[in-house]
Amino acid sequence: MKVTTAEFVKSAFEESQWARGDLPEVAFLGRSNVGKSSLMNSLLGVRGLARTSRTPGRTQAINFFLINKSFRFVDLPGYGYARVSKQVRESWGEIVTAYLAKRARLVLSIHLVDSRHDPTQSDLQLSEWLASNDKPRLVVATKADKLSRNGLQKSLRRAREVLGAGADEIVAYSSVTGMGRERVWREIEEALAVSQSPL
Ligand SMILES: Nc1nc2c(ncn2[C@@H]2O[C@H](COP(=O)(O)OP(=O)(O)OP(=O)(O)O)[C@@H](O)[C@H]2O)c(=O)[nH]1
Ligand SMILES: [Mg+2]
Repeated sequence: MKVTTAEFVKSAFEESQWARGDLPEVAFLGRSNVGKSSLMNSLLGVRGLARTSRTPGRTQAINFFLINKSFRFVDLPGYGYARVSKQVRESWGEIVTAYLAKRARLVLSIHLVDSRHDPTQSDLQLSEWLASNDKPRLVVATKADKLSRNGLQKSLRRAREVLGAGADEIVAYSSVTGMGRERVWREIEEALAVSQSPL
């Protein structure tokens, strides 16, 4: 995919603010600090378009980005940050499941897990929710540059076991080295193509 334009559209704090217009969307989901913003910036080749932070749990909004004037990247709030209140945790679930359930043109959910750790309970919940609601998904294991080649293989095996993902459903990614970039774009392109083909 050649990215010619990438624009921040808006941050939505409630449903009435979600981006309008009938465009396909690719959602980015995962626990807070897992590397969602970094992945988006790395895919788009733009530094700092999606804000990256060292203070996790800040972003409680849904952020919409318009790519090549033809589809959107959607940055969903991160889950599982221990220091947020119970109230914030519950609203997280509501915001995200409302978005996933209601968006008719959600063509792909990219679920990020940290390659250095076993998937968490929340990762498992999200994964099961996506599967039982028939949402096309791709699991991306982030921060792959922080592991040895062996460590990475082990971690991918483990994530597949826990999440019940097929062998080709988990992509190791590094937003530092660009590992996995081509592969993730290919999956996005395929999902967009499927959404455009007549039924
Ligand atoms: N080494 C390495 N560091 C990464 C990678 N991806 C993200 N990071 C770092 O991890 C931290 C969190 O990254 P973000 O992209 O802000 O994570 P996020 O999921 O958007 O976080 P929230 O929006 O706060 O939930 C930052 O310090 C990044 O520089 C990666 O592939 N490799
Ligand atoms: Mg972020």
